Amino acid sequence: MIDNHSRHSKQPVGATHPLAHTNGRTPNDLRVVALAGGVGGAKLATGLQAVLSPGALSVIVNTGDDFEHWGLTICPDLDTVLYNLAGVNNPETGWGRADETFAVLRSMSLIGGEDWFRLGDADLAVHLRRSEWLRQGVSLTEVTDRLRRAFGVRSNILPMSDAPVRTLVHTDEGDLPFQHYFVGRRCEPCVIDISFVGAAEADLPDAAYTALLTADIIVFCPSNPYLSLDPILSVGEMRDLLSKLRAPKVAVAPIVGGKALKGPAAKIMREMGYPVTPVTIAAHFGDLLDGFVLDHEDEAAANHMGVPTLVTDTIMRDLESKARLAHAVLNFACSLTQPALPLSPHLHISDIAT
Ligand code: FO1
Repeated sequence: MIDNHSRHSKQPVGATHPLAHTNGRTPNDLRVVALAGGVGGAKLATGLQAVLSPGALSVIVNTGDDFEHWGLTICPDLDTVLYNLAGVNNPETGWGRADETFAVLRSMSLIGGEDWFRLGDADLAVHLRRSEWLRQGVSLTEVTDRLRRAFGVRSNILPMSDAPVRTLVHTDEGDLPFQHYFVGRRCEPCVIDISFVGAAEADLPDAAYTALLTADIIVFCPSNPYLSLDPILSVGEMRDLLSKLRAPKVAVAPIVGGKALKGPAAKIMREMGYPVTPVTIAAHFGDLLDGFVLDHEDEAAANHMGVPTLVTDTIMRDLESKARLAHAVLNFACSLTQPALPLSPHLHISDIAT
């Protein structure tokens, strides 16, 4: 049942929507929202999709990395989540398509076009189709849903905003648009601050809003907190909404043993003067979180997280480890308000829906 609270009500939302934490319920009965950036978020989303019922997972995805390139609108994190959930991602990079070719990129380079951002041929079809629909006035939420259906993905993939939001990285070399910092400059400049242009004025799209309102559990994926999750939290009323929701909100550490699972999170933390530990990340999200999931390697931090903490194996190598972590995260989230779900602690690959 959807809680019909006004979007602008100051009352706690989700109050009339009981959490599915009664004995006998399984992950199959849960509705889950995952907040995700690119590769790390897409991996956990893949695990969540594997253990949840079809349609029960909604992934709200960062669009701060989006940019205009070759006259097209490129949405790297939406595509990374789409390709991972469809099982067509490049397993080495985590982004882009498996078995990709780069004939267009080579031709573009030969005629003097920009070639620093490696758009593959199959990937390019998605950017062409998306840009065509956007030019026709179709919202990014609807465009993304059309692509999801075309790829046969059964989870909802929801942009954090239909209006453009652009991450701007303030560095010792000046302000850089996100992809120019990330790909163009390989994250080399020292980060001073990060801002999300257009986020405050943007509205959370209705589809993302409704998914949050009806969620039993909200998962902060192991994405970069500063570059991937902060843009989502900066959209319009998002923080305020999250703070009112009764669904348990659980974050999975993107930092293990002082290193980022992927990308520049640890480097940025050092540059901004923060200790590179999950404690910093729990403090960064503060009151928004009800629980935190740490890797065994960081067990010593468990008593310093400020919220109930689960220590488990968070490294996701294959579908089985993604699903195992997803299962552990859901069980932990359930335990925060009710007795743990009566589930086997060990999930076998044969139990995983694909
Ligand atoms: N990342 C790179 O490091 N180099 C690239 O050339 C590159 C191309 C690319 C093309 C399509 C796409 O969807 C993603 C792509 N990425 C590339 C990844 C992307 O820049 C980042 O992973 C995300 O924006 C950060 O989450």
